[in-house]
Amino acid sequence: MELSKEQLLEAYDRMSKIRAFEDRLHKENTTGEIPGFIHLYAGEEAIAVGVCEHLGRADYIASTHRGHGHCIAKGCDIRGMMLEIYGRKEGLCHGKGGSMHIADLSVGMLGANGIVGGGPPITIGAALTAKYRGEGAVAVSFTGDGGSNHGFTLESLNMAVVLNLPMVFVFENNGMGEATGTDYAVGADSIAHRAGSFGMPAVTVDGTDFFAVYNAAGEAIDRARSGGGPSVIEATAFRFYGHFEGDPGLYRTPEQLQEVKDTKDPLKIFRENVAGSIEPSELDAIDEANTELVDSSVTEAKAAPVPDISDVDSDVYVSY
Ligand SMILES: Cc1ncc(C[n+]2csc(CCOP(=O)(O)OP(=O)(O)O)c2C)c(N)n1
Repeated sequence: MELSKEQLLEAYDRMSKIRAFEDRLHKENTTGEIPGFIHLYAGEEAIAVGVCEHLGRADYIASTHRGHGHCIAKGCDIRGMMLEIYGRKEGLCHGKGGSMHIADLSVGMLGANGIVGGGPPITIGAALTAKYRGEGAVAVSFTGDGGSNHGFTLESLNMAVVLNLPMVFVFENNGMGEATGTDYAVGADSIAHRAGSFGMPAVTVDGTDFFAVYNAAGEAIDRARSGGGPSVIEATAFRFYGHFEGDPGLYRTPEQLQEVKDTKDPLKIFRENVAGSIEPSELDAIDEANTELVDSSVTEAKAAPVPDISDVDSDVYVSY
């Protein structure tokens, strides 16, 4: 699929925003000012962006505990996310969700999720809504390799086929669920083959290569939009930080991690792929602007008020 220069710059900008956000949180988390657990998405940027570049606001996604990248790729406001992660009143969820529960229904982001494998069943509901409304919207779930083993993920795969839903299941295979290797925990030769055996097209792509993800996602999302039913994409990548911030990461050596950063960095790979059509200085300027954006959002979040005591029982139940 051909992309214009404008589209390429937008894709790089989204990936660069995710990287700047996650690198900064890695530093900020050590200050002790951020409540709750944080799981960083650095290293997996090309998956969220390669998929979400095909989606509009009317489309839905559901995310994981490692959700910042999905939020940014779907268009959540960086400042609102940072305030949320710091537990501030003006955060996207009024400071009551934090990192693992960021949601913004106005951009079709149905939520990060502390329940591993929680995204697919939620997305089935959204896809059913989309099908009945008949407006051409699609729903995409992001799930890890660990989450691919959950019973409700497998039920969702079956239901999507049975109901012929406009849905794409994206499995982010970063080789590990916490400290357990995918090759140990997944009892099949491939997540894509197993998921596809429920009766839908399934492919495995290099999730460090934006273009590989973008092309596979384009095909799957077009199929879903035009009534052709669900698909599976397994995207392989590597996470650059620990499972959670504070994880000593003893399951891989510093040398192994460095090699991954040198050879499997989605931003570097993107830069190599566009060399000749985009000047490195244009991409450097995007990185700089995003570092500044994240800087100012951290400054603002630190100074912002936390929710009032009287807010404790609001946003708990939906009023119908
Ligand atoms: C239902 C459920 N089981 C277990 C956990 C604890 N847990 C949190 S993250 C995680 C690993 C998830 O691995 P994976 O799905 O591969 O995602 P990754 O962390 O690699 O992005 C586990 C077991 C949980 N949050 N929810």
